[in-house]
Amino acid sequence: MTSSTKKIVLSAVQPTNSPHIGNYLGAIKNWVPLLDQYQCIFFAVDLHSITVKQDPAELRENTYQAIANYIACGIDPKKAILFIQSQVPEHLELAWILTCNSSMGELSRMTQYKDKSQKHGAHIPTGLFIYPVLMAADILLYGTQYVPVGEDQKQHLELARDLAERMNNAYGPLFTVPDPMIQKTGARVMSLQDPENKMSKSDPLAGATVFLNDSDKEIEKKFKRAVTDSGTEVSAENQSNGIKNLIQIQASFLNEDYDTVLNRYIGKQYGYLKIDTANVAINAIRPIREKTAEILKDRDYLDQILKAGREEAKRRAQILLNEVYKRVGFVRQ
Ligand code: AQP
Repeated sequence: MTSSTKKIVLSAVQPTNSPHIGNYLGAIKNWVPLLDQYQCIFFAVDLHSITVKQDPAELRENTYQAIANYIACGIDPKKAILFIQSQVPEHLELAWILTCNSSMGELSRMTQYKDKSQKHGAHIPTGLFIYPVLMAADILLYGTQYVPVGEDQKQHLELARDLAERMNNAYGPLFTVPDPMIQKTGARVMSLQDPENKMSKSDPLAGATVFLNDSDKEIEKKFKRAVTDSGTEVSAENQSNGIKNLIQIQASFLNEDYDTVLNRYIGKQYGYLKIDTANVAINAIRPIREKTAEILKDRDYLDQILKAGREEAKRRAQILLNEVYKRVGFVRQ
């Protein structure tokens, strides 16, 4: 199959901090096996990041780090289009058209908006509300067929599908209706300190999040202190959320299924599960951390990759956006 006939796979991470093992197991790790079969488009969504306050210098550094992380995790820049979202402003142009075709009602129902807006009292940033429309634009702009994401993004993807169908009905066929690609294990990695909630980059709880740039010692410490329950031994019948999370993390790093890992620990003290899971994570993260640091030292190399990615993304985006503008009735000269 030539690159022009391959179906499009697209995904992204917000450069709000270093990516964590949830971002890796739920998203980035699953991108690698798709590189040959699909035309893959992966980028750093810096426009999404500023829906909550960011330190400008940190945002710039985290954006480079996100792209370096992709490469260190096995995304070959010769096989995928890699770029930074704000360098392709066509995303914002399509987002405006989609905003005018979405409703306050459907955006108010987004659970991520409900969760994140709670942290802002009376001053909820408007961007937080509009975020899913920009995400729909990111996806629809490239005729994307598949979007590999963690489970938390399922509802946003539904909105992208609805908007694609709505626009196609109103203006004739324009957009491919995208499908989510969600893994069985790793799709929802939970906080190590509060396993009722998903692991998150911006979680202020110490030890809750394992980042891809954590040292071996930090990783070990976080897993050793992971919240479990008042029991002492892993039971075959039922496991608390904290225990389930550790089993799932280990299974996902090792590409095993949940029961295979569970069976290794039945009747054993929780400590064994914690230490083994820490070691599995350390062995997987160490090479990613070291490779990322090496790539980050060579900004010229990263800039070259980003320039080529940006140009190709723009070329593709402009074709579709031009058609959208014509269909909605804008004068094109
Ligand atoms: N805990 C998670 N488990 C599995 N997958 C996850 N993803 C995020 N958290 C988990 C997936 O990672 C990809 C990139 O996510 P994102 O950076 O766009 O933003 P997010 O979902 O808002 O992630 P965070 O870590 O919670 O960021 P902050 O704290 O900045 O809001 C997506 O595919 C997502 O599904």
